[in-house]
Amino acid sequence: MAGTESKKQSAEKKPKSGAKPQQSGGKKKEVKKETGLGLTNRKAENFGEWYSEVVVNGEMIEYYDISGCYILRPWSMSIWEILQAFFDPEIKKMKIKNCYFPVFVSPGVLEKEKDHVEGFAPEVAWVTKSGNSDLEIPIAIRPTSETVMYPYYSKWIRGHRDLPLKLNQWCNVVRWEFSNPTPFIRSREFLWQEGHTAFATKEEADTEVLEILELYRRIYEEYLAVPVIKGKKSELEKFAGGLYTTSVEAFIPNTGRGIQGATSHCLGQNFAKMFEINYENEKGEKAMVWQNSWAYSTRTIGVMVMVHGDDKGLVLPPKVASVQVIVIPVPYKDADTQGIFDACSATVSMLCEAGIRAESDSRDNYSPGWKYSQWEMKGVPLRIEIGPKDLANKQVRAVRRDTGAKIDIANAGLVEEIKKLLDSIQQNLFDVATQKRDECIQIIHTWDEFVQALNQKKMILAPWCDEKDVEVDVKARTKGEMGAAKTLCSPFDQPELPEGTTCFASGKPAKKWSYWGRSY
Ligand code: 87F
Repeated sequence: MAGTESKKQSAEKKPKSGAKPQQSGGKKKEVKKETGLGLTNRKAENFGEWYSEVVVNGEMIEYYDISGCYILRPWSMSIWEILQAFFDPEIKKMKIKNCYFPVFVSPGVLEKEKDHVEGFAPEVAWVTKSGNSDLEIPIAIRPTSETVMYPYYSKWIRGHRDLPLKLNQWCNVVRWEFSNPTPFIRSREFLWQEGHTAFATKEEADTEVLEILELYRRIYEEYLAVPVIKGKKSELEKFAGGLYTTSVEAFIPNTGRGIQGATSHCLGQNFAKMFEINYENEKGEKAMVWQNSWAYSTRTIGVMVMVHGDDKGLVLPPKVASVQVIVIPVPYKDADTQGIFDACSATVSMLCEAGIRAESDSRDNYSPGWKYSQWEMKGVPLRIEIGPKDLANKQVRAVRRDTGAKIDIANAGLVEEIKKLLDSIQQNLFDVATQKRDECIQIIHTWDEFVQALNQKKMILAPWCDEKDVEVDVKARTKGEMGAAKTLCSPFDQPELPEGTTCFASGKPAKKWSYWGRSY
């Protein structure tokens, strides 16, 4: 085991630490060509290295001395908090309550759930010692909380009046993965929310699955400006412990890989059977609950970085940026420096009062040009520059991070213009991402077309017979260095399937359209 571990560690891409800021030596002259701040890897040429570099230099992540574990710095934690500030009130409207269960799992309950845990067992981390002495019974660290929570659901649910029981917790989980750790995307510890609900009827459970999935769609599309596809997982790809799994699926054009954005499962009555979650219904009969579970994690942030980032660094959608507008004084040599600094402060105050997250960068040890690069690296959506000319003309210069467009805005009406610009940036990021994603979608009908599209890094929409063995077979036939192809989901939004359409892989009658591709 130790051997595997060290091998994996050395395979991890650790970028060289971010370039140190270049001091301008107190010179007030704007320096045009700045060096030392940029990325050394390009997104289109060396995606994996680019990603590692951008999350570190953009100050989202610091690498940690345990492989697969990362420090979430304030710049990324603030995004997580903004997503939380959206999701948490939404689920409270649905009468879901927050709770907190322990991080430790006793081996007994894990054993109880053996069937579904079996495949995951190698990823479960265990505490075996305290100090120098071995624990009498080792204790697992939660990889997910079904086994932690459901014994108590069994205790708390007695009669029909105890239903529905709808709980959520915001927590960390640990999965000791061995394949290619990637910040946010695949880490050994990550943050998520996990919702676990129990109902008297399947109908109520079915409804909630979709309500939660819609919130996940909104996180991606309205906040992170990342287009996703809602759909149902195949039998092979669903959560084995459940009845069916729905998901939102994103796509990373640069790698040609799909990525599961979040999942909302209907567990049916499988766990109710295992954990004896029974109650007495209105007729006085013994009945079993119907359960759901659902989660989104800090992976959301990684998907956003991969989709929007560019060769200058991060590109943050305004709705999740903790700094939406950075105001930078541009004090030329003989200019009214104090006047410029005052104008910057006044602009920040005005914007903040209007609810815009604005800050000024008045550090006197960096040149304006260096600051531009640094805030571009950090992905701030809008930069405002104020120089002598702007001061004289009672205006500011705004520069968009997404397009680089420069716009002079009169001080009168500044707030309204900035609000419009931020909305426009949010929309443009979504539109550009959707267009790029859509360019990668390929509809195919035959195996040859499938293989060709896969080699072109496409997300493939194909008519499928929906048989498990056929998916197993497709996986086997596409196995290689790049990883096998699998189903991403069967979209709820189904194109027409004409009579007589056959499955691209088996030639049997097609039952549905499904998205296929390589994935994370
Ligand atoms: C790793 C180790 C042990 C995933 C694991 O998706 C168990 C598991 O059960 C495991 N990795 N899973 C599936 C998690 C299913 C489900 N849990 C609640 C969710 C949403 C939140």
